[in-house]
Amino acid sequence: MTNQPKITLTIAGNDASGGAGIAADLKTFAEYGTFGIAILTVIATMDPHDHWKHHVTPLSAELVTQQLETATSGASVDAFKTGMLPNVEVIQTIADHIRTHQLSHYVCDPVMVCKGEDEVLNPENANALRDILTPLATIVTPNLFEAAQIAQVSPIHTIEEAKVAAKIIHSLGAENVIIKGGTALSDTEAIDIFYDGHEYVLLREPQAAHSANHGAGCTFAAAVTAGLAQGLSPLEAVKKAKKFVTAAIVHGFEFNEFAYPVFHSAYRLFEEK
Ligand code: PXL
Repeated sequence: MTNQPKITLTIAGNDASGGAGIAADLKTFAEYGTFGIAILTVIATMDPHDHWKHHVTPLSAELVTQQLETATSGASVDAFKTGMLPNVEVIQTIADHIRTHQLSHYVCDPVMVCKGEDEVLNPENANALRDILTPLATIVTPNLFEAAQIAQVSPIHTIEEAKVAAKIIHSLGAENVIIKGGTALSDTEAIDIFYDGHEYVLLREPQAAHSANHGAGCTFAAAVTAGLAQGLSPLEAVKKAKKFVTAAIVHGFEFNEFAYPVFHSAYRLFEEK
């Protein structure tokens, strides 16, 4: 058959406001020209009557397994990612499936908390993400908070501290690490720190003038996944993903009075030559 597209898979939650989770992932997969598949793990809803408070409803491990069987039986997945995962049972189920089906090109986005929320999803999850999924990852994509949790270090405020955390996360078994520094490591730039066990590479883009960045982390990880599916090296994939997500942030918008998502189509519409 001609025109066989690359197949990209996300195992993540639905954000009913459309900026993050599987909505971000599928839109990004499509923008890259890959064939996206979503396996749903949780449904995240936000309460407009209670300051947009997040509620997370998990799906059962059994239902996650059934979706995994559907998506991976016979089909060859070129790359996949995980996002919001509800509990240790689901995390273990996914790890078992990765091993038995020998899935490769795995982007682990260790989602622990949503922007604007200060409660960690489920404290046991942080340990399970570190011990069970991180060692299987082609690349792990934590933000500063998640990196500190996985590396078990104090809160990260500097590039040097991020480098130390990246090295620890690599030593846990992840082949590559990219720590998303966001706007916290510089006054003018958004800096990410990449580490592959040999060298550190800093990715820098000017900070956007506004903070319409809901879903940026999911979008970045999905872009890395699609890049890996298309044969890019991890470093090439993160560099391209950084351009992609920067455009999405620059063209982010006000969805309602609470939610300011990135715009996943922005790179194609406004940046691509
Ligand atoms: O941005 C983290 C995140 C990931 N996945 C889902 C979410 C959120 C934040 O709202 O809802 C489903």
